[in-house]
Parts: sequence; C-alpha cells; structure tokens
Amino acid sequence: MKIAIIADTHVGYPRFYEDSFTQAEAAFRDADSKADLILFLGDLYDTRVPSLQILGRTISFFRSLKTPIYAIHGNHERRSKGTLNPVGLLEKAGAIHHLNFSSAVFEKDGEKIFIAGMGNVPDDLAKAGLRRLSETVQIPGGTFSILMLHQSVKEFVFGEELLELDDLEKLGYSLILNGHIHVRKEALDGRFLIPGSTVITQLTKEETNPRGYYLYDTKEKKHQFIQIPCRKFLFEELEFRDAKLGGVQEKVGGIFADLRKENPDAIIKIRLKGTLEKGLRTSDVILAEDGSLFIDNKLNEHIIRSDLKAIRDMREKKLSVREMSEARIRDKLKGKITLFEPSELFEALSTGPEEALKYLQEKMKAS
Ligand SMILES: [Mn+2]
Repeated sequence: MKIAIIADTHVGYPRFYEDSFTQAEAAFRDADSKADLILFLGDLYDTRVPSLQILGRTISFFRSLKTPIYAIHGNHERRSKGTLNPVGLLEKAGAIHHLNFSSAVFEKDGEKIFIAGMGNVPDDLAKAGLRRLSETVQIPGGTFSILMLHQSVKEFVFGEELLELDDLEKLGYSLILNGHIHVRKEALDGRFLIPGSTVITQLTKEETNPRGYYLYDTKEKKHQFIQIPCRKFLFEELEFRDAKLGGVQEKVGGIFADLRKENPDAIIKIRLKGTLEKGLRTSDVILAEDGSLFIDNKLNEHIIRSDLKAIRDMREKKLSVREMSEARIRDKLKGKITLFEPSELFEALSTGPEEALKYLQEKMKAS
C-alpha cells in the first residue's frame, strides 16, 4: 500500500495567505493521484477558529479528493476539552476522518493498516498523553501499525520535558509520523518521519529546502520525499565592517534589486551581519520591508550580546540594584566629586531627603 504523509499546511496563514492554500492543495492533489491513503499530521489550519471563507474553501477541496484521509489536529487547532476544533468539523462535513486518542483500521486489496492518532497536547503533558494513548489503543499483532503525532521531540527542538525518540520507539509501532516541526526530518532508520510544512512560516535558512510530502510504501518499507511546486524562498546574508548607514542601505537595495529581477515572485530574506561604524546603533538602520522582503538586522550583534552578558554576569554575581547603582555612581564620579562617599549618600537618600541634606551639610562643614 502507498501512504502519503502530509503535515502543517497552515491554511489561512495570514503572511502568505494564497501560498498556504495553493501549496496545501498541490500536496493533497498530488498525493491523491499517487497514494491509497493520506495521513495528515496536524495544523491543517493556521487558527483554531478559521473564517467561513477558509472553511468553505477547504471543505469543497477535500470533498473533491477520492483518497481517504485520516488526520489529527495540531497545536494551532487545539481547543478546550469538549469543544469542536476545525479538524473535527471537517470530519462532520464528511471530508476526512479525525483521530484523537483513537484508532482506525484501513483495508485495501486485502492489506490491513492500523492507524492510531493523538492530537497535539501541551509539551509538559506529552508523556502522560502517550501513556493515556497506550491505555486506550491496543496495537493489534501482525498488522502494520502507524502512530500519528503533533509534538515537539527533544532530538529536533530545544526545550524541557519533551518526548524523546527512545520513548517513541518503545511504543512498538511500525512507523511513527510527526508534524509540528516545519522542517523535514527522519530518524530510527526511516521508522520516524517528519515531512515538514508545505508553506514557509519561520523564514529560517533551513526553510529554503524544498517543501513537499512523504510517500511511504508498506511493502518495501521505504519512503520517498515528493517535492511540490512552492513559491521560492531566498535567504541572503550580507556581512559589513564598520559600515556607514548609507553603505548598508545601498548594498541591501542593490542585492534586493538583483534578486527581485531574477525571481519576481520569491520571498526574500536578507540577514545583515557584522559591525556598524562607531556611534551607530543597530536600531539606526531602518530598511523598508514589504510582504515579500524581510530584513533580519543582526548588525553589532556582538555589542548587544556583550551588553546582555554584562547584565547576566551582574545577575549571577547577585548584585542588588543598589549595589549596581552605587558602583555606577562611584565609577562616574571618580576623581570629579570628592565631597561625599556614594554609598553613604545613597544610604542617606534611601532614608529620606532630609537625611541626605544633613549628610551633605556635615560633609561640607568637614571639608
Ligand atoms: Mn505547525
């Protein structure tokens, strides 16, 4: 049996609204022509309550496909317990099957596939979620079994208390499929697959890789990635050294014009790195963005980083606000004002203005 595995279409994604539809439709349409079964791994929609326009468009699209679709919902569609989410609504409209802490058996030409699904749960509840799933869903012996998830996994995402590949492997499924992570990944010798999103959402360098879906062959136990037509995404990095404002503007403008000329429809991201000339701040660099040009200004990042480091160091040393202020005042007044001792004045000020005045008067008398 051939199974298409699609994830994170984020239909209705405001930044690239039309792309989100056309690229989702391209993936499902292609899968419909090649697969016996389509599995969808969550975040079909970008929001938990999509507009009627978006719901209407997806319902008629899904009803035009002939291949059965089993889906789970993602974090973008998760709603409170007992309320209907948009993937559940699609099931009511007869367009797909929605699995959530439940399972189904799909049969075609005498071959049986067992499919279990767990819709997204918050990261800290994911391990408990898997335990609950194991209690409610029993994997039948001798059947090819698939688990569909939409979770963060420690090997690919930074975070605490996340599921690990080890936990997942122990569950005993033949194939584990995961959404949520928008970049294509595979592990456990091809028994764990993440197809990635069909639309660009994070504008990271990794997202310049092709978009698409996996086609899995249960006989050969092999997967293949099928690329879909997708709006081009270009990621450029420009390095500067002691740059002047005009220099940055000119260079960015020039590169952008060249890229745009070659790629009229592309999404373009330009990252600025390096240093500005003395006296300029990162925020002085103002460059116009638009719906398809994005600027990631990391100029003078080392200075920002060292400022942050200084703050962190101070925190680590557990200097109180008062100690920091005293140290600062002492530093600024060094050699200029010798009338008072900063820590003593600070002490007097924190008691009250009269005390501070009294302290200063005494110091003046003494000098
Ligand atoms: Mn997502």
